[in-house]
Amino acid sequence: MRLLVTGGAGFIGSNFVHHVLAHTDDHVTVLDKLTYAGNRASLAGLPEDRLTFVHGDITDAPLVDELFGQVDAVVHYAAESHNDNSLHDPRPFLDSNIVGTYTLLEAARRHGTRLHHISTDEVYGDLQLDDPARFTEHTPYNPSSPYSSTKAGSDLLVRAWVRSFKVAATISNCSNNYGPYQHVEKFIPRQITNVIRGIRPKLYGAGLNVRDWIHADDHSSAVLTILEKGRIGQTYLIGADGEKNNRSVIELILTQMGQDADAYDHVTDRPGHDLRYAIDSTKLRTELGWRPRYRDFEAGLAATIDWYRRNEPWWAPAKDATEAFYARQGQ
Ligand code: NAD
Ligand code: TDX
Repeated sequence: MRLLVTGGAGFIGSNFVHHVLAHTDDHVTVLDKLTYAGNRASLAGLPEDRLTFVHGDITDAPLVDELFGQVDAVVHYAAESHNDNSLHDPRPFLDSNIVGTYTLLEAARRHGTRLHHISTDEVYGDLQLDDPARFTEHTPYNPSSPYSSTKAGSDLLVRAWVRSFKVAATISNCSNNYGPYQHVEKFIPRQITNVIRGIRPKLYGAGLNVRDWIHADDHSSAVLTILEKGRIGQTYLIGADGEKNNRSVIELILTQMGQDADAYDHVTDRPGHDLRYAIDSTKLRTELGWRPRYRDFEAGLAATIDWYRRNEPWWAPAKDATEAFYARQGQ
């Protein structure tokens, strides 16, 4: 199969490209704008005869049209992905997440191309800490931030193009990912690289907010499963039963890195900060037989810390500018 992967130089997209090249015979073309979040080095060392890199924008309709004519299926990761950036400057989120997804849908319609759209559990808003409920495919949309509202909008466009134009699309909504190649702006890599640099980790507010962690490689295996076996028009939630509050994660990072568990600072909370996300992935597991492989969060986190220790040249160029941005927000 010839696959087009949008956003394949970003965190989860690059993990997917590594996964596909290791587990299938597929050829992958990556389309990526190389924003501040994209990094060609995340694709270094992969077999050149099975990987083509195209530097471009998913809102560029002629380029997208040309690439759709060359592939059998498209997996769409490209997006502006960081909540804090969306609170500071929402505009790029509308362009890439809404107009970008629209541009891909129109190309899928013209070419009859199979499309898998990558989305997030944040489209469902948040849950209370003491609520036994978890998100399912039937939870109503209720996004909180400019980021999550543009992702919700992109999901709804996909559903409309399936229904009105018979586009052969599926959607997945996944919980928080961790693993190698994640930008240092995000929670776990920020704290790991802070400790490496001798900066105290930064916890927003009291840190009771819960995220449902999944290793990026488990996200990749789930997406490949949906691409191969998913029913057209369906949405699948992806999660690995990894609920943890932020305070416990920061304490785990500190102790795994040989520091005192309380050697962190409380900083200004995120406006509109979602309290808790939790995924029920029963549909994906029972219908398509998917299972996560990384079931031990502490072991996965230790391996991730080790990756950031060994790959400072990959993250160092982005670190100072990221911390300068946070310092301006009091975070
Ligand atoms: P990321 O910010 O690390 O990577 C995004 C990639 O998309 C970058 O390489 C960037 O250059 C590229 N890109 C952005 N705008 C583009 C455009 N207009 N044209 C072409 N390329 C463009 O993001 P990520 O964390 O890897 O997230 C990838 C996808 O997964 C997003 O759709 C996100 O909503 C979704 N998702 C992320 C998580 C998470 O925990 N990070 C969880 C669930 C879903
Ligand atoms: O320095 C920090 N301190 C802190 O306490 C940062 C950067 C974050 N946090 C908190 C905010 C969140 O409760 O940690 C939690 C995780 O923050 P992020 O890494 O920014 O992730 P989140 O906002 O939960 O969104 C992520 O998961 C869903 C991805 O960035 C999204 O792309 C995805 O859709």
